[in-house]
Parts: sequence; structure tokens; C-alpha cells
Amino acid sequence: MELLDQISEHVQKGMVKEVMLLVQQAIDEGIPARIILEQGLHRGMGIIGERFQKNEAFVPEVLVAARAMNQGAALLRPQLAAAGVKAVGRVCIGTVRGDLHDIGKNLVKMMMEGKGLEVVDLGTDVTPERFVQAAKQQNCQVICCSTLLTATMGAMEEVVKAAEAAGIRDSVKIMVGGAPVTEAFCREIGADAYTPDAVSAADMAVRLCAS
Ligand code: B1M
Repeated sequence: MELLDQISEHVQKGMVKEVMLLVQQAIDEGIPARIILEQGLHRGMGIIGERFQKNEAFVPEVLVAARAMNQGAALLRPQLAAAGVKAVGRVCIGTVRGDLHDIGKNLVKMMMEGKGLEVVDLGTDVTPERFVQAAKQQNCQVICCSTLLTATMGAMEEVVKAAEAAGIRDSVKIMVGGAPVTEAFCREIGADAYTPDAVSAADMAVRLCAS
């Protein structure tokens, strides 16, 4: 099996040690870092993401795959920086004020990283002001808000209002998601995009960063 296929396969299985050895072997063989990243690590993460979307893979498998991808990507960082390879875009993500759930948010983050996005993780219980501050200070093109609680959905509208008040609404897109969130709610609060799952969220963020 070709080396890049092996990297992809081992990412899907979440085999950290093997992924790191294979990535090092690929570097030693002179394969460009960008190719290793896209055709090995990100491809593996993309495949597990699609399986997760079809209910053929489950949360723990996605988490270990993401860990393997991230460890492999860490080995490539110096080469990527030296080659001037830029991220596809930069977003910030958090669970909104009052909400401590973070499993879904973490999955969304990992899928986004698997698509080559830089993700600033603000954690849980994030205030509207903190989302806006992070987007301004770290030049994020998209603010990604997650919530699992019906009671905290209102905090998403506050993020939209805080972005307007800070004068950044025209330059930043706002994405919302999480189990109780719907497309209609997204439109009602004036956010830019709703997606139902982690894979579609990552695809949407890539599109918004490119627009
Ligand atoms: Co809580 N909890 N919980 N909980 N919890 C739910 C969500 C609940 C549905 C359970 C129930 O009553 N049946 C209910 C919410 C009801 C509601 O308001 N609609 C609930 C409640 C009420 C609570 C507490 C209030 C309970 C209490 O204390 N009385 C409390 C709240 C604490 C707080 O946040 N302030 C609470 C606490 C907890 C734990 C701490 C025990 C734990 C969280 C651990 C953690 O996250 N670190 C927990 C858990 C685990 C759950 C359940 C069991 C599982 C949630 C989960 O992780 N799902 C949940 C019941 C259930 O779903 N069966 C429940 C898996 C995850 C992968 O899915 O997060 O939906 P999800 O993410 C998906 C999509 O939604 C989407 O992509 C992900 C992957 O495809 N997505 C996005 C998510 N964010 C996105 C953002 C996007 C796009 C897509 O764009 C930006």
C-alpha cells in the first residue's frame, strides 16, 4: 500500500504511534508536507467524518482519529511554515454562555481542523463579548457557536448583536449549531449559517472563509 494511503488508514484507526512513524517516513522520503497533510492526514479524517455522518462510525472513533491526525500534523508544522503553506481560513468556536456541553463542539473543531482550518477554541460557557473579542484579536473569518440547551439558544442571538455593536458584523460570518438549533432559528436571529452536524459544519466554514 502506498505510504499516503497507509497514513490515511492509520488515522482512521486512531493509531497515533503508527501515524507519527509513517509521517516521519514520508518526510524522510521527501514527500512535500502539504501532500502528506492533505492526501494522508486530512483524507483519513475526511473518511472517518463521512462514516460518522452515515452513523457507520461513532464519537470515540472520531475522537481518536482526530488525535492521531493532530499528532501527525504537529510533525509537519515546521515544514509547512517553511514552505509558507497557509491555513484554509481561521475560525473561532465555543459553546455559548451558560452551556458546558463540549463533545459536539469538539467534534466540529476536529472536523474543521481536518479540512485545513485554523481553529481558535474558546471552550465552553463563552460570553458574546468573548466571541467578538477573539474574532477581532485573532482575525477570525467565522464565529462558530454551539449549544445543546434550549435555555441557552438565546445567547446565540446575543453573539450576533455583540458583533453588530462592535462594528465587525460585515467582516465576520456567524455559524450556529447543536441539537436544538434549526435553520429557522438561524434565520430568525440573523446568523449566517446553520448546519446539523460536524462534517457539514466544516464544509460550510471552508466555504464561508473562501467567500
Ligand atoms: Co446534558 N443535556 N445537561 N450533559 N446531555 C442534554 C443535551 C439533554 C438533551 C438531555 C435530556 O434531557 N434528554 C438536555 C438538554 C435539553 C434541552 O435543553 N434541549 C441536557 C440537560 C438538561 C443538561 C443539564 C441542564 C442537566 C442538569 O444539570 N439538570 C446540564 C447542563 C449543564 C450546563 O451546560 N450548564 C447537563 C450536563 C451534562 C453533562 C455535564 C453531564 C454532560 C456533558 C459533558 C460534556 O459535554 N463534556 C451531558 C451530556 C453528555 C448530555 C447528552 C447525554 C449527550 C450530549 C452529547 O455530547 N451528544 C445529552 C442527551 C443526548 O443527546 N442523548 C444531554 C453527542 C454530541 C456529538 O452531539 O453535541 O449534538 P451534539 O453535537 C453534534 C451536532 O449537534 C452538531 O455536530 C455534532 C456532531 O455531529 N453540532 C454543531 C454541535 N455543535 C455545532 C455547531 C455547529 C454546527 C453543528 O456550527 C457552529
